[in-house]
Amino acid sequence: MTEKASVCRSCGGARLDTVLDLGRTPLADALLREEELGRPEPEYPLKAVFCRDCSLVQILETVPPEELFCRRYPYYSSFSDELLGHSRENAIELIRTMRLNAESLVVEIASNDGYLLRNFVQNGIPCLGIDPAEGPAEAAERAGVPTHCGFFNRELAAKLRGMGKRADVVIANNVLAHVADSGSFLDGIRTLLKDDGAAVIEVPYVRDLVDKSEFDTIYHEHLCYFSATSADRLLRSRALFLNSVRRIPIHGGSLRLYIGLRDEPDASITGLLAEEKRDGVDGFSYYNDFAVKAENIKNGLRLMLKILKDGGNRIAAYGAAAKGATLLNYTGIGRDFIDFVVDRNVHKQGLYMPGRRIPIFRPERLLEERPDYVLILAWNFAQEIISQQEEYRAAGGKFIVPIPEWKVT
Ligand code: DWN
Ligand code: ZN
Repeated sequence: MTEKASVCRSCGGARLDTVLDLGRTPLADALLREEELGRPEPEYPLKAVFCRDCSLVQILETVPPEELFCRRYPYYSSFSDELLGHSRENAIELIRTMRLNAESLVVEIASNDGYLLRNFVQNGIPCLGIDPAEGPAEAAERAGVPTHCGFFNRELAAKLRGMGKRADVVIANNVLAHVADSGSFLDGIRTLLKDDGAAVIEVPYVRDLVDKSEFDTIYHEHLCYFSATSADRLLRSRALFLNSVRRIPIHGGSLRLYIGLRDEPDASITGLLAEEKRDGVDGFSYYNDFAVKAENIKNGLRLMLKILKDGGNRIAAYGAAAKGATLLNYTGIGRDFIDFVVDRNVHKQGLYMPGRRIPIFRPERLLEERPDYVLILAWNFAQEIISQQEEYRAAGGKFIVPIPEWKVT
């Protein structure tokens, strides 16, 4: 059963304006098994709204996190070299700037398969991962990363503190936007941090989502879509302070938030807040034409694929990504256009995309079947993906990158 909020998740405001309504949509990471194809899959409303009081873009439907992130959660961070490199740089910088050593403690919330904490383990820095997804948590433990398999909240934080654990750094990438009870989550971070500690949190940046028409990053796992303005407002409500910020390119454009227990903002955050004010990110008009841009991408992509299909071309897709599920289901692009999807993540191979039920194979299938075109659903890693497919390209294969506007490369 889902819960539908009628007021803003962050400030409780009731002035919510629709940014994009994607209709009833299956869960983006709920990949199907063969034996499930004969049965209907759960679908839930998926509508992004803007809060006029605190500028937070959010979806109002809350799917139980146990349904989203536990037993069959198929996402493993370590299947992207770009993400591994990005994470390594973050870790090495934190070890230097926070002067971490064998007496320190780093806690990562949503630590997945140990993709980031492995860097602290390798440098002899004590760390603890926290993640509710059984598969990735077990993979992390096998990789030597101590991991607690469960959800993070104020109760778990109090328990850890009661065991004498206080963190120099709490890392939480791509999870703050996923949490329904952000109050408990943020109170937990405040409880766990040492007085001079820092929380370093990455969230997809709503400006990149709007400016680059990244409508497919809207799905039920992503409850909130933050600007610096809306993040600052939410954090202050829990006595946490956004003291520094960095725009980073990962996942289509994100913010890395540097948060402390004292209010000590630097020029990066005062500058970005002023820039958002200047550009109207805190007003609904900034989001006004987002739905039209999504519709244009939908119509343009469908028309282009139809022309290719009518011309006798065979088309596959690359990346059984959550965003890929949204893109296929919102555009209605299914097996009438796409013969199969490939993905490097072995936990996704042999399964089917939610909604469109397109089969997922290993990437080698591209050379076995030699489709004429490959639609890159994981466009945020297009460069890394294309660089691996030189043989397919040399044989005449072409890629279609759908976002921010479709192009053939
Ligand atoms: O917030 C979330 C983001 C961070 O990651 C999660 N809720 C879910 C997930 O979203 P996603 O599935 O859209 O993320 P990715 O990382 O963009 O998905 C990429 C997909 O492509 C993965 O299934 C792995 C696959 N891949 C591949 O097959 N070969 C990726 C690369 C780089 C490759 O070379
Ligand atoms: Zn609000």
